[in-house]
Amino acid sequence: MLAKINPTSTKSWAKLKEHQRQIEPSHLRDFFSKDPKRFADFQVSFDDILFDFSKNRITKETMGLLKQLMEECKVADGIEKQFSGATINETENRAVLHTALRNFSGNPVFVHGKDVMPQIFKVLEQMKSFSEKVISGEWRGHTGSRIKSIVNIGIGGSDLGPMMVSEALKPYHVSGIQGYFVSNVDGGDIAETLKNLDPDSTLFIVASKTFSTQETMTNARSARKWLLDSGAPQGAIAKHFVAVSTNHQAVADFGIDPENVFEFWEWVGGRYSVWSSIGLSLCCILGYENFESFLKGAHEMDEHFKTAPFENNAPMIMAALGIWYVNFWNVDSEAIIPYYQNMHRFAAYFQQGNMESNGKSVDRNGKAVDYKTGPVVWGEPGTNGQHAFFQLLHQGKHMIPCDFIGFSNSPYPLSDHQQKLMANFFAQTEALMMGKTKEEVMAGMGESINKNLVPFKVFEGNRPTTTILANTPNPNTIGKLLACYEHKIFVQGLVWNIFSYDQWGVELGKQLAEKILPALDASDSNHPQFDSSTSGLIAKFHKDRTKS
Ligand code: G6Q
Repeated sequence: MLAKINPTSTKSWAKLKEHQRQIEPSHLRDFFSKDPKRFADFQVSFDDILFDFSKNRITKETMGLLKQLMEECKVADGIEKQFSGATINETENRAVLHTALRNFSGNPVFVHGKDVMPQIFKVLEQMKSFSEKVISGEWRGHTGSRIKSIVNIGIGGSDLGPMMVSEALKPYHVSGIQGYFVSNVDGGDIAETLKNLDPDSTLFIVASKTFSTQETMTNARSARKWLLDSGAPQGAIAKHFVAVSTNHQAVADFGIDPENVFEFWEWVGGRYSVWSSIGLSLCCILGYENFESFLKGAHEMDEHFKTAPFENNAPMIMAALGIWYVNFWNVDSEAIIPYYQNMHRFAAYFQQGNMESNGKSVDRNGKAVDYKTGPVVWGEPGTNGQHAFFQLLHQGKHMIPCDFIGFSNSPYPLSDHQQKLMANFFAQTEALMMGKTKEEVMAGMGESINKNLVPFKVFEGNRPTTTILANTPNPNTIGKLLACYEHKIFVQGLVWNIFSYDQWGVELGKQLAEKILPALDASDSNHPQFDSSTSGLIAKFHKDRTKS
């Protein structure tokens, strides 16, 4: 069992409150001018990744107190329990072992006394062998065509991870195979995807832990119909459909050959499942070697997380800073801004990771919490964001701590694109930190000074950012970055005394739609069993459909 400590009752919490009051009037600009060593003092280097924390509103005292908070909340004990397979997802009575899926240490990991590593390696071997057959053309469609299109059908944790990573690693895609991701039950998603595909050369991966999710099963049935409508015989399903699931019976009922089921386990949470056989689409799109390199990067980050002292532990410091801003600066939101267009779904991925894990208001004792927990997480790539929401980051009333993620080298060495991209990257964090004083604005205006405009051109600055600068966006580095953010979320949940690995809010959504669906199918447009707004909207839905 995880410790159940109310963080607000710790000594460090009270000290952090007082400390925040003391440093609130200080400007980051002054921190830098007073301390030429600030960059060296507030950074962590891990392999080729540099985490620059110096542009945050922190001092050495802040970090000391945050470290004390981690100790008082028994974070180290929680980490040890997670990695060793304890049942830390207590409301679902499960262990949480996505870290075992990328455990290349050679050490066993036990769940209820059984080492899970042999079964993990067995499934990895199955994924390797299958993806190699698809890529080499040994696996063919029912008419003998090579597979050219892989369509992953899944949603939430069974979609976002592989989709985001596939995009992030575009330069690593194998030639001759195109990956597609269908998730939304909106018929447009699958219809638009299938309209240009050839059934003979298309392979569907139906990815669903439960194999009962409404969206996924509806899309999978439409895909099966599309295949059969093309004239394929029933037996062709075995050549064009494979499944990733923990629910073998439901997979067999769908008509998928049990030979073509890729297993994973209840101790893999949906939003942490990209490392499991949910990554099968990635193996086929990137090749197994690249998938393994992605897993190995994550494993290296796991080791760093487990062993590095607080001062040198990137995920731990990221977690601590998030808590610092949310609980002591009253921050509600944080942004993730990758300066790499292929990472355009990275923020969306961790929006789920973070908000589904830590969007909780009941503590581990089942009591309502009286402090803030997980923030709103969002973001878009730079430089595009600069032409959109950056205005608010620079001059709005909200303080929004941002992570800027960039790479020194681009896989696309086109003229000076990378230098221009990164010039913006460095300039933005500098500007957010420094701001622009009234005097600087006036000096910049020279002779043509229009005093009325001065207040509009002043930038307060003092806006916190963390810069994560890596060498190149390869599979290993992307694996490390993902694992780093995962651990950040976990540590924050430990401090906030909440359960990060359940998602009762998502379960509710799944049930609600099932209740309304019969009212939409029925010919009767009058449904007084719902509230007046819902029944009024349902009545309009019926009316519109009879008109069209
Ligand atoms: C993730 C969530 C959720 C889940 C989807 C898909 O942690 O629980 O996003 O992954 O609802 O569930 P299935 O894989 O069971 O279809």
